[in-house]
Amino acid sequence: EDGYDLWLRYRTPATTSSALKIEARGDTPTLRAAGEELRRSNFFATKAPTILLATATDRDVAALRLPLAALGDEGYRVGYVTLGNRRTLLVTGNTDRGVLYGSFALLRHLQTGGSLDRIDLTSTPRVKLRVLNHWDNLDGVVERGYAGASLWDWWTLPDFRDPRYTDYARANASIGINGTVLNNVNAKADSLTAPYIAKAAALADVFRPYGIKVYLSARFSAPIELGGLKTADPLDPQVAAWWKAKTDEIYRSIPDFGGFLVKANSEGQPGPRDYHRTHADGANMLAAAVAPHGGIVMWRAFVYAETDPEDRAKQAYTEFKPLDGKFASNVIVQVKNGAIDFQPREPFHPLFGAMPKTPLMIEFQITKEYLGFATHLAYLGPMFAETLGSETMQTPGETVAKVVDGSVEHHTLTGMAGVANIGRDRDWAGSTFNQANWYAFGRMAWDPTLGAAPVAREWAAMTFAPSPKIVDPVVAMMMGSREAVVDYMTPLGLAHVMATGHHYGPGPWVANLKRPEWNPVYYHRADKAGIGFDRTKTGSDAIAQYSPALARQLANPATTPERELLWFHHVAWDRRMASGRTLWAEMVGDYDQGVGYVASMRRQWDALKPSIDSARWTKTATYLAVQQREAQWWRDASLAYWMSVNGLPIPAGTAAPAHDLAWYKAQHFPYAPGNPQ
Ligand code: BDP
Repeated sequence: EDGYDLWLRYRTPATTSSALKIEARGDTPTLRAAGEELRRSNFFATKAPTILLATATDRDVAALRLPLAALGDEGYRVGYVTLGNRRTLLVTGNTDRGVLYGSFALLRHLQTGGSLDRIDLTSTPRVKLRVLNHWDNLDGVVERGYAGASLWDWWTLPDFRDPRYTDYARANASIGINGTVLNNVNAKADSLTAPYIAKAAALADVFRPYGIKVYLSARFSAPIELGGLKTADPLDPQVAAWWKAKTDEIYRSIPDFGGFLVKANSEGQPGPRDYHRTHADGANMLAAAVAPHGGIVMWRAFVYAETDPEDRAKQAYTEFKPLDGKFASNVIVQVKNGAIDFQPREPFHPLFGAMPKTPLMIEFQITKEYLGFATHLAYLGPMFAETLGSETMQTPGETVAKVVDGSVEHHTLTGMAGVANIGRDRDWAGSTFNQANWYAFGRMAWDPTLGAAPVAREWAAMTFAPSPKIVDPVVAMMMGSREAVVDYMTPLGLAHVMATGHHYGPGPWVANLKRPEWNPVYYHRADKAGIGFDRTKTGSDAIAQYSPALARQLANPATTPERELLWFHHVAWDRRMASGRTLWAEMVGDYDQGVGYVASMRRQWDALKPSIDSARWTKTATYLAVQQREAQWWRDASLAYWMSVNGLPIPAGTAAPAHDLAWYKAQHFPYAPGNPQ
């Protein structure tokens, strides 16, 4: 057991599957993949029903007159039917992709302890594009990746198709992921050259049977770098013609190419603003190139540095909101879950609900750049659910999920993107529990209303065993784990207090970086009187970017959720909190609670030792020990710094930091993984 099998462990009962009768109607690569997957499992050996894999157009299936139309082109229905007197387990959908998803749903049902006798599974994805974003560079380094080198061996592609690519596709298909952006948003134009198109095409061939489309991050200045043009101005006809020709070339190799993802005018990336054009001008020019082929453009709203220098959190809204209604119909704007940058907790991004005429896809970070890399155990399901469940208060009942799934504004182009945590490590994600974040992303992209706990239960049952003795404690550990990270890193709405570059350890004191908004002191604004970023009218007024009803609520610290207090307000250290404690005492309590949670996870994991295979148990136990040491470090370093600012003593009954502030400031990690060089 080295974690390679992920949640696709078909372990029980351990007999052969030779008795399994599977009949597939039609011989497409996708139906073959579905049959192979079912054959891998041993579930059917003992009772061996006849399983029929067939789409709705099959004559026998059509004769059953099942209500399949509503399944759309990816939904599935799995259940028993009688065909010519024979009880048959029918796995069906309107397309062979639906059948494939149904096969995985059937396996999930059995892996989680569902009975073979009663099966009635019907589901349709609520979100159309369920896409991984790989921040993989062509030299094999994964930006913000903590699971080894890139899975894509660009050097041996397109000739060598590592069997691992197929396993990657299986894992994604099993959770409904239907797209993958192969290269980093900080893109190199080389990805668009003929040799690299051929490499991407080889991957697309492997993924196609699994319903996964390939996309590429496009470097906006590619017409200059590859085409020798003098400009990349999106309104220049030569530039548009270059992109059109390039796009046609890609589609000749990858007929179902998904389209482009673009990071423009952000963190040094080129973009339309370099030519005094808008993001819509840039996106629409690319959209015109892919439109004849049915492709789309995912245009990121992660921009800062151009407008609103006084508050980075406002910039995406300031720049994109005026463009609502100006994007071509095959453009979807990709918005991070929060307005700053994948912090352990951020309020939902104010663009959700604010651009009704524009499809918005949400971008989560599955890789834990700001939550302890691969080492710390932090199940992100609750974070995804928290953002998706946030009420925008734009229209009654409107949540971020309903904006994302298109139901509020009746968009059909909808999507969810997750920055992948996958690398070449044997266990794919750097730790067993990180696999849960990949899993949860896929499942919640399929259905944002699933809920973090049910998804964790599925994952735990499939990854370990479907016994409540294992699932209950594992899920209990997982469910509070992200909140623990918030507590020991960024309690009460703090954000961006990590040290420079690597983003791993604490650095709330950092104040020497070139741009103001790169410095933690810019975000927490701690001084003798208080702490927090005033985003009300007396400050940056970022709250005005939310709906009037929500803005009213956030204008007052008393009606702002305490967990977001310091995100929106600068408050006094002695402010009374709901608990009756002062803010300072509350903060210290939160840090301690976070550290304490890690200690409790270690105890729970210790108790599971007899039930879990030793390799996976030992690695997790070791990482939990690291996490405890580092949670303590985060707490102590942060407190040492806050005390140097507020001059307050440590509240009675709590431990003083182990070292003085100078010691914490002296810690450096020049070779931390994932850091762009
Ligand atoms: C930040 C990462 C940086 C990414 C950027 C992005 O530190 O490496 O390039 O996000 O999303 O969080 O473009």
